[in-house]
Order: sequence, then C-alpha cells, then structure tokens
Amino acid sequence: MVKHKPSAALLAGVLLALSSGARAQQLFSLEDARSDDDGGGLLLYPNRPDLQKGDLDLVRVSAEQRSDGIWFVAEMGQPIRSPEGKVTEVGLVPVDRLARNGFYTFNLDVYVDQDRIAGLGQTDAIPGRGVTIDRQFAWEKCIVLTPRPDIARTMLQLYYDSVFEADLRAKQGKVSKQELEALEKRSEAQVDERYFFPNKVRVSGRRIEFQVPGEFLGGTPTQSWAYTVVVTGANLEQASFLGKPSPAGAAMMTMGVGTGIRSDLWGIRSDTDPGTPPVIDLLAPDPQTQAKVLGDYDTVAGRLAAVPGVAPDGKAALPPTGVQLTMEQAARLGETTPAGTGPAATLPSTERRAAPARLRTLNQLLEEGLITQAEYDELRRKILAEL
Ligand SMILES: [Ca+2]
Ligand SMILES: [Ca+2]
Repeated sequence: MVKHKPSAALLAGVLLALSSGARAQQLFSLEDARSDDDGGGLLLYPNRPDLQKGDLDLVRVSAEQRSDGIWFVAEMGQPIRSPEGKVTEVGLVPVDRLARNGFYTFNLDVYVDQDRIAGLGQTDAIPGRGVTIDRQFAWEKCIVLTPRPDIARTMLQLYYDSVFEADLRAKQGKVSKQELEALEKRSEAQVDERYFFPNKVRVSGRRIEFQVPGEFLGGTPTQSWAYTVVVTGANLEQASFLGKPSPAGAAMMTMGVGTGIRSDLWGIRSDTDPGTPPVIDLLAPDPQTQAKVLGDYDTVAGRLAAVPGVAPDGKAALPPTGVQLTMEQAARLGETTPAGTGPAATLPSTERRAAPARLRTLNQLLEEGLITQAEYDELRRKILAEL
C-alpha cells in the first residue's frame, strides 16, 4: 500500500477550514419548507416585477458566533433584491436612500424564547404583522430585520407611547405632561430592552446576514432557545401610518392584504377572508403547520393567529407549575398578556401624546437622511396636531 503524503495545498485547505471553523462557530441552524411563500396557501404575490414567487420564501435561519460577534443568517428562495437604482412610487425618492442595508422588499422578525417556560414572556408580535406568538414560545427578545431600522424603531416607540398613554388615561381619566414624559421614557426603555433593529447587515445572493449584539441577547444563542421567525412584505412608504396600526395591518412598514391582484398588497381571492394575516412565510417545524396556524384566527373575537417557534433541541416548553421560578420570572409571569389581548391586538388611542422628544427624533432622522422631507412634514404635522 502506498501512503499518499497530503499535498501542501490540501494541508493549507484543511488548516484554513480549521481556522475559519475556529472563527465561526455555528450556534443553530433551522430549515423551512421551500416554495411555501404563500401565507397559508392564500396569499398571491403582487403584480410587480421586483416581487416574484420565491423572493420571500424563507429557506433557512441560522446563527454563528464569529470573531466580530453573533451573526444571524437567513437564506431565501431567490436572490435578495437590491434597492439600488429603484425609486419610490410617490416622490420618486431613490430607494437606497431610505433602505441603506442592501435590501428593501421584506421584514424578517425573529422572536427568541430564552427560558422555554410556557407563557413566560411576550406573546405580541410587531404591530401590523397581524399575528401573535404562541404562548408556548412566549419571547424575551425580538430581532426586527427591516429595511428602515431607524424609522421602524421610532414607529415602535410611538406605538408604545400611545398604548401606555391609553392605558393610563383609561385608569385615571387624564394624563399630565409629566406623566407623558415618563411614559415616553418607559416606552423607550422597553423598546431598548426587548427589540433590536439590526443595522449591520450584509446581503450576498440568497443570503442576508445581520449582527446581533450578545449584550442585547444577554447571552449566546443556544440549541435550547426557541425561535419564532415571521416574514412579511415591506412597504417602505408607510411612515404616515406612524404609531397607528390600521385594522388592515398597515403598520410598521408591513405590506397589507387586499382582494385581487395589486401592486402594493398581497392579493387574496374574493372568497378568501379579508382578515387573512399578511405573513407570507414563517419558520415552521413541518410543512403542515403554516397553513393550519395562519388560518386559525377569529376577527370577531379579536383572536389573532398564534405562530409557534422552533427549538433546535426539539424540546417542548415546560409548564410554569413544573419548574422553580426565580423571583424575576414569577413577577414576569404575572404580567404576561394573554394571546390576542396584548398591544398588537389593541388599537391605541390617537389622543395627545408627548411630543418634544419625538420631534427631536424626527429632526435627527431627517438630518441623517433616513426619512424624506415629505415624510418629515407629514409626521411633524401629525405629532403637532395631537398636542
Ligand atoms: Ca419557506
Ligand atoms: Ca419565554
């Protein structure tokens, strides 16, 4: 027998693989069915050349620990569309001025359940997504990959301002200026603690990678956390819906649903229920789950479709009665909102809200070129009108 000496090139290759293996450690990888980018079988792609079947088909979600931090990776069914060279329909603004991270057609939310205790955590999805998260996967952290992260973050803060304000007003019949300012601080803190809007994003073919700080997650993603992943179409020109989710789900730049084939909405047939959630794809544990989940809602009772997550270790959540809860967990369990009644299901009041800090944020967004002058004017007018 002749023993082959490994060539220098092969050795170099092995060493490279080893060293890059040391640099990037896969934390988990989850696959979704292909060609199921049709909601629960009910949504049709709009009639426009830059949104075609397969574009928003989620195929895989994974995360890696790299030398420069934690990176999540989503793989789609088709190459991700670049905003370069596109202009908005209204005002003909270059799309890559608004969407600066190399993509513009979709939002991808990752809701992370870290404790895996049923009902412990949040069940509300981002407003406008038209779904909730299954309470077996109640989440602690939410990553919102969206083409306009800064304006989305502001929208979410304004949304929570109005939710908190409506709560307080309902409780005591009036809200003082000081209370409004305190509310604003509270919603800002809540958004910071629970939500992350990636701004370090790389697009390459069908893959999109986004960095998520370990400090935000409070640790490194593990096989025992569960991940609920929801894909929606992005409507970049929705800033005028700021903080006001409409019943059609037009909020947080989520593309809505409408009868027939349209250019800016997911289409449904005339015999399809108009309450169909605007979710085009989700990470499902098996091919049957998606249609079942997205069809299970009740618009009269206000019950939204509850999307489950997937745990890489395949384990089910523990019932809160079966585990020793920490004081912090016991306190959180008490404040968890039942599915369908959380902020996502509530339409906030459009009454007076704290304005100065929000106006400052708006000015900043305009200065940085993250919103257009027209959007700025519209938003400013709205905020001032509500004083
Ligand atoms: Ca899919
Ligand atoms: Ca949880």
